[in-house]
Amino acid sequence: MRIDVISAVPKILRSPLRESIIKRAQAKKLVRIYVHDLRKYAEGKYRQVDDKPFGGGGGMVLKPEPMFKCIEKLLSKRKYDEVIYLTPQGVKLNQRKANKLSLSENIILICGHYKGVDQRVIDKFVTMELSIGDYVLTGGETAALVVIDALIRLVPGVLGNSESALSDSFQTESKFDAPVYTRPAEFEGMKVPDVLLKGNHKEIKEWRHKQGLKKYRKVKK
Ligand code: 6GU
Repeated sequence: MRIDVISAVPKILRSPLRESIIKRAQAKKLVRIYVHDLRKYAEGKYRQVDDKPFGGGGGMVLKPEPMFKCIEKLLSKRKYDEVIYLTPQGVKLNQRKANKLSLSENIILICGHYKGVDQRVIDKFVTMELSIGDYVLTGGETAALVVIDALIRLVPGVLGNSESALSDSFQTESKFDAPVYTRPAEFEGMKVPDVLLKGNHKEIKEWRHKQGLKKYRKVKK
């Protein structure tokens, strides 16, 4: 999978993409993530990427020209499955959508900032408007990181067998993972449940399933 992220504030994206599992996935060439600095596509002495909204009102709007230039360049090189604009007004991301999107060959993620992006960018290129939840962020960058994380962990080979995405919460019927423990078996008077220490795999499986259901019912009440 190849992901192209377009941002006016690329620094927000760069360092999180260089850590841990996302870093490993790129090193293994399982995913390629390219961050495009919108400013590089802007003209003039100040390489201005945003401007005041027509009709007044507060905030700034990302100008169409740099976005068009950047997106058109990408589209001229390869076919994209989706051109996604991250916005709190989009359809909400869930595990089902993440599963589907993780099968994509190439996607573009457009990060808005300030008041958002000029509508003509959306009208011309965007195939999906995506939100990560019902709250407002300062920009699409942190949302893009959430989307990238949710997608790449589903790409075969990114997670090891033991961490496999197929067994995690939301993919399984029990919806939520059971609580997990590691050593020590007793810590500050708090004990790890006996069933996990005894090594009966059938019992452990049943216990985990039940605990997952219990947690799901509690949270979703
Ligand atoms: Cl995708 N962008 C912004 N700016 N805020 C959000 C969001 C996205 N999803 C939820 N809130």
